[in-house]
Amino acid sequence: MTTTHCRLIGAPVDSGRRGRGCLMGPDAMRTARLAEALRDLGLSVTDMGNISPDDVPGGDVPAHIHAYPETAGWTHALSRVARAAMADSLPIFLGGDHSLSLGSVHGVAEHAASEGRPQFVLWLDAHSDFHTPDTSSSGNMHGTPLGYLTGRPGFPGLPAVTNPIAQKNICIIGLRSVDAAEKEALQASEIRRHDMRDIDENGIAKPLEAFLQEVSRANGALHVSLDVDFLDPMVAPAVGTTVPGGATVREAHLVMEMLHDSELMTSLDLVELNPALDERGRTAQLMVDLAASALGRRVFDRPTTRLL
Ligand code: 4U7
Ligand code: MN
Ligand code: MN
Ligand code: MN
Repeated sequence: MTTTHCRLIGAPVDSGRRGRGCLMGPDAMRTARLAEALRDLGLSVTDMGNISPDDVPGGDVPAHIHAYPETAGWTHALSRVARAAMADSLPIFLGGDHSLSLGSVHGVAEHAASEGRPQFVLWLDAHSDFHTPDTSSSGNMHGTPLGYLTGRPGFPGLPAVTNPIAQKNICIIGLRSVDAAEKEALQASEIRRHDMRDIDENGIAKPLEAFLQEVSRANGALHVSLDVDFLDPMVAPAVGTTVPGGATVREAHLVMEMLHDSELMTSLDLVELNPALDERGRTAQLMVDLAASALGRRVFDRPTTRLL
């Protein structure tokens, strides 16, 4: 197998929510030695530094939406950079709040379409992020990426979604905070969703394995979007949106280890880290360790054919 080339793409997006701090996320993960951890696994790593948003007018959105033109600018820039990075690497997007994924996933989906491959998305999150600007009561765009990426209407000034992600190609794991409007739309959709009760009762491996089998069967590209709040706030305190009852450290590592074994992951977001709320860098370190697991860090090697 050829050496995986990872590109680290810093995107200090802080416009997707009210309250600052996520802009420090990329540097906190660099400080926790993300590049070094991946190089120790034998990967080649290029840190592209931090990118900047384009200057775009945004669009005519409901007045309660926070900083829409800035988020629109990030989406244009990220989509372009993501698409280009897919040509020769596995891009890792360092956020930044979760509105980053409006752009990262838009760009990788365009790349997949250009190769004639279906794009799949694994969304690890306490929230479903399935709002549109019209249904969002908070006005925070970090709650909207899955709405946008599946082609829901109401995102003026963002890049046109010419390659929407098919609902059945999306799997959300970790859910425990879903707004009424999202719940209704989700229940009417084919998005696969596993809430924390489901994980408690059945474990996290089975639903993930079933999803990975679908990706494999379809020869799909797989984007993984890891929101810090997927994890329980007791182990990952550096988040603005704390929802108790999240994934344990081991559940999260198991997801990452299975992703590596599957050899299916083609791009990754590490988002929503707010270093201002961290305790001695422990959440940044956990995100780095999870990324390392996803790219092959192991205690002992196992046969990679175990799952698929
Ligand atoms: B995150 C929320 F109202 N649904 O829309 C909203 F509960 O990227 C939260 O998953 C969104 O952290 C959380 O503001 C977005 C809220
Ligand atoms: Mn490719
Ligand atoms: Mn999120
Ligand atoms: Mn979340």
